[in-house]
Amino acid sequence: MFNELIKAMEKAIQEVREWPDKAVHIFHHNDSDGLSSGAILTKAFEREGFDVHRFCLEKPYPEALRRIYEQQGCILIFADFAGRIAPMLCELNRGRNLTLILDHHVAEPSTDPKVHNLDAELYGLKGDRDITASTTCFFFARAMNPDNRDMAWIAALGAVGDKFFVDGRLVSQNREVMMEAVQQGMMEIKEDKSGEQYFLKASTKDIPCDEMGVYLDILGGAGYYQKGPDMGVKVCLEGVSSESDRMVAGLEKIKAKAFDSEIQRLQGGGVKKSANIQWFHVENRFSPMGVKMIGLFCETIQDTDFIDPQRYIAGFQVIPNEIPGFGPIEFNQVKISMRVSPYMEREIRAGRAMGLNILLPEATNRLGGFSDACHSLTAATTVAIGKEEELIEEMEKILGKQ
Ligand SMILES: [Mn+2]
Repeated sequence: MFNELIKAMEKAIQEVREWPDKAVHIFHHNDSDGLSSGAILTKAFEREGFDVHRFCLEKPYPEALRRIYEQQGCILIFADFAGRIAPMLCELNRGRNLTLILDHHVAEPSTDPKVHNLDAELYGLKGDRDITASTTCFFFARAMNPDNRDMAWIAALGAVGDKFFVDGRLVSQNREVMMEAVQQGMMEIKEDKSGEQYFLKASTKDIPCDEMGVYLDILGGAGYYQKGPDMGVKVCLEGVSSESDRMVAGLEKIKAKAFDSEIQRLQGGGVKKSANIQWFHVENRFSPMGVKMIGLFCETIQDTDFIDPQRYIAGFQVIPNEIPGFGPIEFNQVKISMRVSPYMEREIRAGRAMGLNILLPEATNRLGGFSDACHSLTAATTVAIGKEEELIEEMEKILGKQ
């Protein structure tokens, strides 16, 4: 099955080489896996002499995709997202651009021969166990040029960052890239009772990979609107520097301040309640941080005393009308992130409460919103500004009908 994926990659690479345009547009996610993916692809295409235009997206919003597909005759590459919305990309593309998707999320097959969906899920691999986007990008880069083997450590970093372990260990393709990085002297594995700990061999000291994952997530998430992703990609290619350390420290400070003041507001009665849901709105108060922060904030408070353990938790954050590198873009939308308390987690796992992956996308669809990745215990979607209360009401209707 994996061989089939490599064959499909080789076919796509052949088409890339034959394509008249010698520039590539790379769109990648902003977490540690997405940043590692962006770094691997950037270096790999630069090595082949391509002009690389790299853009970091928090989500593949339809508004952004429409803007991207106004172009024609381009090579467009999506990394760490878009596997599931391949049919939508095909409809936007209509044979006009050469599109490659390098993802590991649940996927739908392509319907346009010019859109190559190289999502490992379509080739029998489990994206939440065997292979991350960074590992997928690594195998793609290596198929393009064996010299790209030297980026195994970047792929391994992304694999640890996405946190898919079996008994505390990376498995399958993710393990293969880690082992290659170990052989190259870039990584070290230490066994402990919970499994394996992975260390990046830096010039000064060994850095635990899980700490690097958090470091990259801060750059990409909290620093999204302040060139954090550029720094994250730089760190993936060149390692940490005093400059990146300073940026991360500054972002940590911004985050701590915003979170603390929001917690105070919620403790002072800022949480609204309906029958089964408790919710709040941070408006623009997390600015200039990215909208990943609302999910992180919900996680921070999900087990605190001002949160009712028996109700779902929902937080809203306004999405800025801008994508770095794109300029202004009219979203006029809010992001909703949902999480649950440890009590609700048990209820959902036991099948006594509805999972967020059913509840939220269903209500979002009814309001014409956009659903991307929703899981049973964590979920996020977007709806038009002003529809927040309606969305809560729709969810209550769905829960009431159970
Ligand atoms: Mn990923």
